[in-house]
Amino acid sequence: PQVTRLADYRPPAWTVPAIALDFDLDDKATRVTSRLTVERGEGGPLVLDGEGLRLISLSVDGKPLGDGDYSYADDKLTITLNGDSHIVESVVEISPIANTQLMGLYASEGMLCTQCEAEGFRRITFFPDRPDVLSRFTVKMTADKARYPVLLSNGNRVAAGEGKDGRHWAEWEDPFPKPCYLFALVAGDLSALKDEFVTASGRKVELGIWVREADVPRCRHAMDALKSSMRWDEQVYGREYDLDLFNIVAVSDFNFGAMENKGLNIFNSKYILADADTATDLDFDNVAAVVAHEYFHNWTGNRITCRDWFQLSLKEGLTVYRDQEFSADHGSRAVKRIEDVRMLRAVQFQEDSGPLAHPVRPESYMEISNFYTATIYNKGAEVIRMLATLLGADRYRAGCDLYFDRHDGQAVTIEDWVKAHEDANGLDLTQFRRWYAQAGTPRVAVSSRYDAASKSLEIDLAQSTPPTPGQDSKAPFHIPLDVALFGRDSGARLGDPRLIELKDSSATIRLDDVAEPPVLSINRGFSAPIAIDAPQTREELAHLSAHDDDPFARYEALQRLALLTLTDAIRRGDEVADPALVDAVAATLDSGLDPAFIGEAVLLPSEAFIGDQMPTVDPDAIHGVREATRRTLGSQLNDRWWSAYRANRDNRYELNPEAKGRRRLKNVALGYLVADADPKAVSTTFEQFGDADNMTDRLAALGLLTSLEVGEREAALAAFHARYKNDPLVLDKWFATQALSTHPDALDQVIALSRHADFSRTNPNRFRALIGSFGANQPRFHAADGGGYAFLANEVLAVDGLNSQSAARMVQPLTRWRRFGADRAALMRAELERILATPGLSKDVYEVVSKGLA
Ligand code: DPP
Ligand code: ZN
Repeated sequence: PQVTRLADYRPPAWTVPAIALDFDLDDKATRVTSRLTVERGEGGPLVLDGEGLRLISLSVDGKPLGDGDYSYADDKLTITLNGDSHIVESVVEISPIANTQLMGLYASEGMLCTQCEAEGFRRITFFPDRPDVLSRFTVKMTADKARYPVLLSNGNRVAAGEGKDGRHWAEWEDPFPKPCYLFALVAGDLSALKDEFVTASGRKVELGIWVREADVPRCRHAMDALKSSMRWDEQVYGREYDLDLFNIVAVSDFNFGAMENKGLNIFNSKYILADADTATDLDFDNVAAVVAHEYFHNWTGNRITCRDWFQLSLKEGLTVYRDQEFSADHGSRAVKRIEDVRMLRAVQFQEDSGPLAHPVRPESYMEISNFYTATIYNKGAEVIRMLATLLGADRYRAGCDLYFDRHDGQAVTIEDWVKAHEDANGLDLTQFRRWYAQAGTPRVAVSSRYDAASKSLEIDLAQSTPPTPGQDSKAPFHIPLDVALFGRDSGARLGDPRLIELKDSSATIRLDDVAEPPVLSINRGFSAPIAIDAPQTREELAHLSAHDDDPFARYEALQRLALLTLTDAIRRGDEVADPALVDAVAATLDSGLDPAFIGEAVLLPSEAFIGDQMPTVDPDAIHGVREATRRTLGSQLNDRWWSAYRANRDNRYELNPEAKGRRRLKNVALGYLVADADPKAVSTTFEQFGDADNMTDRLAALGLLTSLEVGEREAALAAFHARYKNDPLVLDKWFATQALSTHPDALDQVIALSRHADFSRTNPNRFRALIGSFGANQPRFHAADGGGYAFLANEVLAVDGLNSQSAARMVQPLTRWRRFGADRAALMRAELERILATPGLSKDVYEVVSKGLA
């Protein structure tokens, strides 16, 4: 496959100021007539992208083209044009029902819908499918009225009417020029939850969330989130909505989480539908976060878009940062930060240390779909967060304001974003830019010396970043480190927290007026996305976990204490938990802090994150020691877990941050009691499973039972399936729970589930629920005989011809083979080689697997 490089970027040869589309919709054969107004740009022939299109006719300025007047090969239509401006009209036919890739126009449960980002529009019609060609779209759709009573596209509906043979039509017009990846169309039998929003300047906006009629009552949470997002963007960024309509449609078959098409967002139904019986607290939070994310794209992505796909993080990193802050403002800021950092460490740090590591602004790709990664999204968001930290709120806002003023209506680069912040504030961010260009997670080594005579502390800092593919050596990063000191004896904070900017490879910072011997708290709030190497003792970490006044830092101290304990035990081949850890967990349970925070803080680091700390990952040892530690914590703190459980057991269901926090703590407590094999805990769990008045409690209980070898396990799984078999989103949870189970037979169970009547490879949610979850099941996926690897590889090959994006996503766990011992590494490698040797592999999978083997 061909490699696309940032260095080869050229402005478009032809621009397309306007496009008129006419769809004659039918699920088997849809006819698309498109009329492009093209204008000479850099010059050369007109080259339009087109993939899998059946070309019916082609004309320029009304004159039909014959075979010799154009060429259509390798997904490119080339026409030589002599003038500076022409009308190019094409008629093509496509088949939505045959489209299992779910890119372009496809059918999902009787409706027709589109997904065009990144390169799906070329599967609908001929067009320069690149984000820097902005066009004004008018869209006419004609369809059978009984099957497709609702016809939606971007912008405003300008006309509609009845046609012949039971057909009807609608015409939509989007006043804002946009790249074709933001085009959307929906035709279906849908009902809407409607509402209204009045913008700060008094514009009335009609809001609609379109779903199947039975699902309308499950849209309220999404609608409320949409309205708060609209208000938040006005208040925090000064950005108002700009059309009279804002529509969202929920679809069951969808590759991504959601898509920010102008005025017509299309969502994976997982991120719209929620009610107490079917959605967990986490689902509710995700719905709000994704609704906000897509809404925020209206300014960061749509009004200002990307020049090319190497700039993807320009819109994604920034928009993730915006949705993270939105969520933090609407719940517990500390818990939100803990969750985001946990996800960053679990997914992005792994990516950054493996063969697929790439900078936030990559330099090349084979298949752009493979670059919708945790690095582009989540590390990209961390880079924006660091910028906001370094600038402070006012200067950050001034930089954003200038960015919006300067670039509204344009397709721009990450460089333009950074430049706006420099120009607005008279700054030089040259070194900061390295965060976009260099891959890899920096490590900062920290040591400190207190001098009692001069009451000063010297902190030595040294940064280094490991090599990543194509980048052998790295220049130092500009790293903001939030630092505070706490008295070793008093526990009190000594002076104000301060921001240290580490710019050189190493530096020594001197702090004066330090009244007593201190304990150092560094990278508070995770001010930089790095790993810290600090030779802190367990006593110091326990001290910080009890005294730090930054909740994130407290959480972090307890995590590091747990990590030290666990990695030590693994090294010693021992399973005994350190009493310091037991005491620190007890102290956290007794702290009287927010239950939501306690529930997060007392969880042990994930097996994946523990593995990251080891030179060679030993999944069995990690699982054994971590489980033994959970047992010890469960038994030694038995009374405390029971009282945390009982204190929160009898609450009736409510959805607010306080009630969510109490549910969280209650279920974490139950998890520790079950880990200790307390028989009363198992029966309590089964009771909770049966009696729960909400999905959070029911699923938490099911998850615990599924990993046990007890009779209640089968009973609960059967009851859950019977109750929810007609609800696809809940059935996904049933599959995922079993795929994540640590039951000794989990692999065989997962193989059996892959033959279950309810399993599907064409529905990305279902496929991910079983196969994606299993790939994250560290102890069972890494079964020593390689059975997990072979199963995953078979599934990747089975799905590749249907949906190559699903396949490429699922194959990634195998690419980490170098991190494991020789036996596992050989088995994983062999599966990658088997995949690579398979004829007809998609470009998506080829890229991931070939890089994974390199
Ligand atoms: N642009 C989408 C999102 O991240 C992904 N297709 O919102
Ligand atoms: Zn996005």
